[in-house]
Amino acid sequence: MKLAVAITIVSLAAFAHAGDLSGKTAASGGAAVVYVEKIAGKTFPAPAQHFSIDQRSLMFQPHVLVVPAGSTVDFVNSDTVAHNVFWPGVSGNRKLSHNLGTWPQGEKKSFTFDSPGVVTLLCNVHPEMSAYIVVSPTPYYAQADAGGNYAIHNIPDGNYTVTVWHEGGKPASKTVAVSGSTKLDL
Ligand SMILES: [Cu+2]
Repeated sequence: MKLAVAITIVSLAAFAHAGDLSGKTAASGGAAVVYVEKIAGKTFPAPAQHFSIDQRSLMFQPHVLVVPAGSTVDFVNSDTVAHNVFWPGVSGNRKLSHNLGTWPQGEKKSFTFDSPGVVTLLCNVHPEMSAYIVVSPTPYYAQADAGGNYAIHNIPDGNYTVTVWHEGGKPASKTVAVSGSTKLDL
């Protein structure tokens, strides 16, 4: 009985030291991505499950994908024509450019994105194809809805730098002190 009470108190305390960070992003064009920048002294394990981007109907689907650093993304060609996948850099760093190659329907290739930043995906067969992978430095990220509202769940209390990105725009950052559920407009 005493143990059960102790466990309850410990779990309530744990809940009191984390919360949701939520608010509104300035709506402009595509849906925004919001993420918490690198936290000094903290590292996070790469997620075991793969993410996926489909090449379907001459489009990358989804158009914007956000993943935590270290994630593996599977690129699946669902069209009857061959597609290529390459990116000219990560957040402007051309040293991180990569060409995954060109492959036919039903095949897939995978890549592990270790470097945080924005990856602009292109296909050298179809110049009209483009998409974005936002590689978040932390597992604390969210995609805003069409109305610009975002919510990052279960962030431990602390001081953070939060960045917002949307297609065609430059990333913009703000600092925030998270204490329980916290509001931050970006
Ligand atoms: Cu293509």
